[in-house]
Amino acid sequence: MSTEIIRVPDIGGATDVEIIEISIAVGDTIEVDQSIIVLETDKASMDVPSSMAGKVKSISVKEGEKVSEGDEILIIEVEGAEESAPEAPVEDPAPEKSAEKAPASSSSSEEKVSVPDIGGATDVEVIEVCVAEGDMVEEGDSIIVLETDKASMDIPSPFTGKIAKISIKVGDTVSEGADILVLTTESSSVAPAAKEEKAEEPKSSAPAAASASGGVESVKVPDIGGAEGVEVIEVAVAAGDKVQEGDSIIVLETDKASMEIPAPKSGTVKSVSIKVGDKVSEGDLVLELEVEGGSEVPAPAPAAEKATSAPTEKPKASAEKSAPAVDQSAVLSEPSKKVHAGPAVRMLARELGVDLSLVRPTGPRGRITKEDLHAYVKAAVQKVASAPAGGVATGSGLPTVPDQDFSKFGEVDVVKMSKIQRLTAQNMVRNALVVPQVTQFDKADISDLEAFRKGLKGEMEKQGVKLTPLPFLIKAVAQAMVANPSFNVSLMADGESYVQKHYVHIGIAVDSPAGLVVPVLRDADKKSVVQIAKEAGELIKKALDKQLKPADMQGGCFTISSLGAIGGTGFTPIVNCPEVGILGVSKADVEPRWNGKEFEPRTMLPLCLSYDHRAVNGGDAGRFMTFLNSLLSDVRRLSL
Ligand code: CAO
Repeated sequence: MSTEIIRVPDIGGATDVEIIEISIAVGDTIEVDQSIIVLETDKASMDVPSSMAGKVKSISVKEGEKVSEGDEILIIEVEGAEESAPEAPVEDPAPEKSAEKAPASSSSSEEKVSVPDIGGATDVEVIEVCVAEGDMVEEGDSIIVLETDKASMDIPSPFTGKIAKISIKVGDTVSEGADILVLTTESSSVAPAAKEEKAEEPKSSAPAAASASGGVESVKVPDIGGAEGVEVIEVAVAAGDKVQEGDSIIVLETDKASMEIPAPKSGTVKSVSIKVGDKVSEGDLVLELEVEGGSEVPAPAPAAEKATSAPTEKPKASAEKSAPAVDQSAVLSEPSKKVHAGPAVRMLARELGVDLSLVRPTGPRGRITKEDLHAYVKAAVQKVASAPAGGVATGSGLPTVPDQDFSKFGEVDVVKMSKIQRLTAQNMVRNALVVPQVTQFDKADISDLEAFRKGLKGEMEKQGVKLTPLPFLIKAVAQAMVANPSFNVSLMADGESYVQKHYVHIGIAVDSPAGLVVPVLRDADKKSVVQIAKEAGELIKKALDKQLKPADMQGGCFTISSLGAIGGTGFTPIVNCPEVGILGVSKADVEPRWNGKEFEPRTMLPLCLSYDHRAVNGGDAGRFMTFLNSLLSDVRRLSL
């Protein structure tokens, strides 16, 4: 038994780097390679692994402190003096394994993996090499992490196989086409069949193939409003499941909405071709369905073969898919001492407020992937939705709601939130926590506007247009946005710039049966009040009929949330990030107003303007509100 000091290793020349996490405690028994601290510069975060195994005697640093190469991190008690290896932390302990290279399979082949299209970025730094020579990787596993000053990118393996050689190291800078590694892919017996078949499936299972395979039909992603590369957040079925026409088979999610894709017919799922996290567009193959009433038994031909001849692919795929839908195993019951995750995952975890030590890792070498994080958040959400006495998470997966058994106090029901409600909850938490917002209040004298509107209302109704105060508000807000462009911006992720928009698209918060949705009315500054009333009416109808497409809800610059028809004198709406402003509208009422000589009854409309104080100053907001008020108080100005 001897004591050794573990110091900060070579961290690419960076100095005074902040410790954002200490992953171990005094008394812990740690292993070689276990993450002991996490460092973060303004560009990247780095796990510092332990170079030896043993028991932590003392820790010499604290979270928030700054360190450089050679600084003491901790003192460790090492069993067996000869085991104390010198500090060589970043590289993986794989050299001996290189002897096992060339797996001697009769038909294995070597594939070169190079940096894919990374959006034109050049000389991008490798901040993490997630694999070591000799490791087995699955297609899609992260192999390296690159980081520019804007973002970090996990580069996935394009094949399944064994790493024969790694050509780059942490700190290298790379561009598209640079060699990353050489992979020995197994192409013997079962695997190639499965692989080829998977690649062929989408083509061979077009409608014509359906009749040829005795009632097996390909179910593809339907029209999703032109949205492309939409993420699959849930796969609700697995091979072998029976589904009824209309049953949800997958759930897609854009940043604005989630969509359940229903089964077009009743039948038995033969195989599922996508998994959670995949990105899909219209026409992509979702699954093969043995349609009810079709010739099920007599066709051991293609469809039946698929189920049996590809065991390495299919059962695994279905296990992967069914797991996140109900599985709580994504959540560890005890915090893990060893947290291994790339910077992109750490950043996402911080954004979501997730404690990574509670996330079950499934990546190579115990690495937490983005999918693990999503599975964790999903499990947390499901837990609260399904367990009357066990809920500990809010809709966002944040562990902030106390676990209570309300049935002790009286009769209760547990009601599952709709997808939109859950999404809204997540967005609200993010917007409320991330956006420093202020709300300003005012009242607009809309007596003249109301007289004008009521005079026109009947005429408009005959044309099928409902003229409420809302279209006037949309028009006025659009004009106020043009006059006050500081409200028509979005902050950029780099924290150093913002996007100034030269179009004015206004979101309308609609209290729909599925939850709160925000369709977007385009170019409101260029349209007349009547045209706005017509289009807003159509969008609201679509929202109420659950017919909105993702494209209908994208591109908003500012949101109006009107509770005017419901009541209230004011509220504090939450900014719909990345927009920087939202107008809450309450119920107009007749109030006595002093005109200099006497009190006069005037119709006053309460306005509540919330804004992102990072983008908009109080003065800008005051000017915006005053301008808006002047437009609403003098309806003639709206037509200018
Ligand atoms: N003051 C007084 N009356 C108002 C009013 C106001 N501010 N706004 C609307 N009204 C009146 C309308 O004029 C209409 O009466 P008439 O038919 O006699 O003219 C009546 O209320 C019903 O209006 P409406 O609800 O049909 O239409 P709308 O254009 O006012 O609102 C919509 C449409 C979609 C904005 C609303 O239905 C809605 O869903 N609001 C909820 C928004 C929400 O939930 N926001 C989230 C709050 S937290 O951020």
